[in-house]
Formats: sequence, C-alpha cells, structure tokens
Amino acid sequence: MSTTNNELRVGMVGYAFMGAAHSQAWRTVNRVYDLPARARMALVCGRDSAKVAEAADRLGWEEHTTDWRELVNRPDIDVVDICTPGDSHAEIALAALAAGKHVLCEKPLANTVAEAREMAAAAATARAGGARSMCGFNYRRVPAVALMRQLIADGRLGEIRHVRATYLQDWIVDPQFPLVWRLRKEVSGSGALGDIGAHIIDLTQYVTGQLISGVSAVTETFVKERPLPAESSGLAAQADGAGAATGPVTVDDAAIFVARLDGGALATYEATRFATGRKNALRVEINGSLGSVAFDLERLNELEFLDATRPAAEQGFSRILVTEAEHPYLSAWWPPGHIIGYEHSFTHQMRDFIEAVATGTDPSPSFAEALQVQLVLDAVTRSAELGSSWAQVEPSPAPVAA
Ligand code: SOE
Repeated sequence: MSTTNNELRVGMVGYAFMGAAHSQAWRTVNRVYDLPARARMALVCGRDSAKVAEAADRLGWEEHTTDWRELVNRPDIDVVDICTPGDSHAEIALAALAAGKHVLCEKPLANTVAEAREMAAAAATARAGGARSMCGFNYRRVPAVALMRQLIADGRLGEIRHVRATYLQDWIVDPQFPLVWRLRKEVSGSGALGDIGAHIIDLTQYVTGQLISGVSAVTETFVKERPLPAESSGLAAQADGAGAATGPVTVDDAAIFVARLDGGALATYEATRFATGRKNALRVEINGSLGSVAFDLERLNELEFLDATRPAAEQGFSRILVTEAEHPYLSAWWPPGHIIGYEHSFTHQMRDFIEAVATGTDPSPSFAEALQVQLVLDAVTRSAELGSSWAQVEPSPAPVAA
C-alpha cells in the first residue's frame, strides 16, 4: 500500500455492468465512510481502446489501458479489481497476487474448481506478504442480510431446520436473445447456476453459518440454440431455418437442487433465468425452532421476522424496516426510513475491503470461502449430470382427471 497520503490506488479490469457498479462504489465509499485509507480510481482496463477511454471518462478513472498485464505490474497500483467474465478471473488474479497486489474478484471466483483452488492457494501465499484478497459476493453487504445473520447468530431463530432460497430472472426468455458470453460455458463456466445460484449459495451459508455438505440437483437448458450476437468472432455458427447464424447454448438456463447443511438444516435452491416476469428476484427464508426470517431483494430495506417465543396470540411475521443507525452499514447514510438500494451493497463491500486492507486484516469472503462455493457449484453440476439420486416416477396408468 502506498506510503504517501494513505491512498489505495485501484486498477480495475473490465468496465461493463459490474465495472460500472464497482466504479460507483469506489467513487462513493470515501465520501460516505471515514476510513483509514482512500481509494483512488487510478486505472481502468478494457480490450477496446476507444471504448475503455470512454468508460474511463464516464466512470471516473484517471487513466485507461488495454493491457491488464501492464495494470497488474504497475508499481503505483495497489489494488486489482477484477470485473471480467469468469474465464479470465484466474489468470488476472494469479498475476496480481504474484505481483503483491490486493485483489477483489467478482463472483463466482472462477469457472472451475481447479482454478479456484489455485487462486485460493495463491491468495494464502500472497497473504504472507501482506496482500489481501476478497470475492465480490455483494449481497452479504445488504443491511437486511447482515441483520438476518446477526439474529441467527444471536440464537433468535434457535436451531435452523429449513433454508429456502430462490434467485429468479427472466432476461433470456425470448429465444431471439443473442448468444452472449453468459450463455457460453467456455467464457462463463456455467449459466444461472454460477451466475445467480452462487449468490444464494454464499448468502445462505453466510447467514446460517452452516455449509452445504451434499446436493441433489437438476438443471435444464430450455433454449438450446440462439442467434449469434453482432460481434461474434470465434463462435462456431450454423444457420437456423431463416438462414440467420446461430450457435449452441452450452450452459444451464435453470438449476434446482436440494441440499443438506452441516448444521443439520435441509435446504432448497432455485436459480433460473426463465422465471417470466421476475427481474432480479432473490428471496431467502430461514426457518428455525424459535422463529423465522425472510429477505426479498426487491424489498431490500426490509426483513420479515417471526419470533415464535411470543405468546401464540401475538405471533406473526413483523416487517423490520432496516434503516436505523444501529443497523449494519446504515450509520453513514440517511435518517431512518430514507431507504437505500442495490448499489449501496457495493459501497459497503468496498468499505469492508478498504478497512481490511488498511488494517492488515482478512476481508471476507476470502478466496478460500469462494472456493467452497465453487465446490458446491461443481457438486450441483455433477449431481445433475449423474442424475444418480433421481427416482423416476412411474407413468400413471390412469388418465389425469381433466
Ligand atoms: C446476472 O444478470 C447478474 O448481473 C449477476 O451477474 C449479478 O451478480 C447479480 O447481482 C445481478 O444479476
């Protein structure tokens, strides 16, 4: 870390959706929180020179480059923030850690368990030299999620029996939606499973303190061929009936699995991009022996809480408005009731990352924690491929009543 005016000079690789969300957070974090170091938006990297120059100007980065290796090796860069598709996470993170940089890497950590293991090992080695690393599971930093974790940790739910998590989107329901990188296994590693399923895997493990120990899964790819995007270099194309060039979807559109957690809870997970009408609908409900909590990302400032220790006649799910100064992260924002949004989770993420780096502590989720999520993703994929625990239902001889 720099010795002059206590700056953390950040180099960000990638400037699309996550790059924009991270840029918003880097711009904001030191203006909202009093932190032991200041983030400086020094350098942004992208493949296209003109586009990355425009992005640097629009997002507030001092310089721009098309060479991520230059970014990683510049002595005046302290932090490497990886906001690229999953197929480049490992290469960039390994180089950054070897160069002694602090690393923030978007989720999921990698496209394979092998890559994730290598990254976690490199992070442990770099830690000895003072480099810190974190994986960007930003929903941990939604105040209502942090409150959910506190309530469970304080025993307010008692013994956790059920975990129920869904993450529903619908942005590719149209079969004419093009074959973008998120739909190609060689770039994204998996589909809904790794992209949004990873979030609910991490979030539920985070709030319960329990780890998934086994799964039984099904996945489906509903639309198997899609039109190639405008710039589709290197994609194997074939013509559809109308003669338009199409390519194969090589990832899951939806993943559904049941799981056991190591503390004894049973869990169900659903991640899909085909829940028509659901835009970014993440919902988690936890049922315990003394109560339940439920969080809905579309009602991000609220937490539903049922205290089963109250007299039965008074019981019911209360709606906690998570905007009080004593709630996690909120003391820096607005008075109670003045709600916050999706983007604030990234500012909270940068707050915690800067605090950890500046004080020499370990940010969470670490690469080791993110490796564990990768192992769950891999288990879901293997279970879906094997279908081993699947008990076929014998076709019913009797016609179903009309
Ligand atoms: C998928 O469209 C996506 O952008 C995820 O990649 C993000 O992690 C999630 O926060 C929002 O949806």
